[in-house]
Amino acid sequence: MIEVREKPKMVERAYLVGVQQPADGEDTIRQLLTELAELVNTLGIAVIGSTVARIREPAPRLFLGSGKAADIIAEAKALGCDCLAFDVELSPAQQRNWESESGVCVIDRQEVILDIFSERARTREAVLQVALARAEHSLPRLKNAWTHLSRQRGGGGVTQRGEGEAQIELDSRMVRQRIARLKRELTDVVRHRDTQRKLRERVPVPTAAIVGYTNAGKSTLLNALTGAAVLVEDKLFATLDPTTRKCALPSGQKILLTDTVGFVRRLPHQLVDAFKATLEEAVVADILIHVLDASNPEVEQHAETTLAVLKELGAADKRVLTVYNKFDRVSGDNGKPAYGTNGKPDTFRVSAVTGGGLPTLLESLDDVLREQLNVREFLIPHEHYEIVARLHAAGVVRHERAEDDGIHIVGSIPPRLTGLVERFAV
Ligand SMILES: Nc1nc2c(ncn2[C@@H]2O[C@H](COP(=O)(O)OP(=O)(O)OP(=O)(O)O)[C@@H](O)[C@H]2O)c(=O)[nH]1
Ligand SMILES: [Mg+2]
Repeated sequence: MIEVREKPKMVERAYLVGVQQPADGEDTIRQLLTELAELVNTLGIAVIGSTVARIREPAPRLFLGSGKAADIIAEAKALGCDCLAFDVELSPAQQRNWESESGVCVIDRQEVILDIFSERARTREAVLQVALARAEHSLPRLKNAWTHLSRQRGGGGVTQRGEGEAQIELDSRMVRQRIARLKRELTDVVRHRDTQRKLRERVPVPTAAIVGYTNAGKSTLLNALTGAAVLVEDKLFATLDPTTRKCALPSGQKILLTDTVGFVRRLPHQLVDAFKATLEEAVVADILIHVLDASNPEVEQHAETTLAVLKELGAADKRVLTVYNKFDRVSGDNGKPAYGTNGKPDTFRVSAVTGGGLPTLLESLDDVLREQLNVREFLIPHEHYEIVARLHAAGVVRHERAEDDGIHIVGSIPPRLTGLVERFAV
């Protein structure tokens, strides 16, 4: 089976092309281009040059006008670039046209992100998800691969084109079969994970999902709060697979924290689809911890991106604690970082690296859980031990201490049990 549209291994020097249309802000386009440069670097490709092309509307053949296209190709070639990376989504035909005009590899942001995910996928689930996204992305681009081939063969004659067409038919069928197979395998893996989650849910420990833009510090926060050892890197998309760890809050209440895959602007929709299963963790969690990199000037745009994806996943109505992280890099009025709450409800300033602000965050998590779970205290006289036993059987006891006048219990009491214990509330 041919793997189409893989990053050609020999590509080393990229020239980036951003496109500004009348509705786009210049700053945003520049910052998106900087982000594309980081994404391209993550793939091990050096960024040699870049430009922002201003256009009134996309042209069908090359997206840009042909004059501007010729300038870009000339400059990229003068700089010795072997790859053009676009920050707009090119249609398969436009991509093909650019490749045949420039003679170098042409990729767009979506493919760069797909490649990063491919390189980073480790578990079976992530590997399957990325393979599926890639297969779906490649389907309309198969023609592209075959134009390459016929060019490499030095051909281009009528017979060869005919062979190519037949081959494309065959390949599309294979890719479609592959997509179907990947979907089946993925369903199996997801079913297995659902089972595990259900097992976990039987133990009544509440859950919080750590979500946010890539590189915001989600894994660092998980590690800081739980002593986990999740890989932390100053790279985009260090985490693809969710990791869950238990964390003890100041009250003694336990909570399960799950680290999730990061988001980025203009994320390929195939990837969002493919990662929906993984992101289910965010959908089923009791609370979301939305981590932001406070030291990034684009932090509000990052927040919007994350909230938009959460909405798409159906997790928009959850209780969200917004955590401005990396506050050690942001100085307050007196030149020192102002950790703690942010003045707004459910909003915090922390540093996952120095630990600043984390105690406040943990206390608030405690409060929110108490509210959500209806956590209350009771003193149940020893002669009513059958009530204690029933609470245990229902799995709602979070804390228990034997005292002289009875059993002191802290628990989250579902409505069906309130009648039983109400008179012993303290
Ligand atoms: N100065 C500072 N750096 C931090 C802080 N938290 C995280 N970092 C750094 O930010 C980078 C990214 O951290 P990660 O924890 O890998 O970020 P992430 O959100 O998990 O990123 P992805 O998994 O790639 O989506 C690393 O270099 C961290 O050391 C912080 O509070 N202060
Ligand atoms: Mg991470």
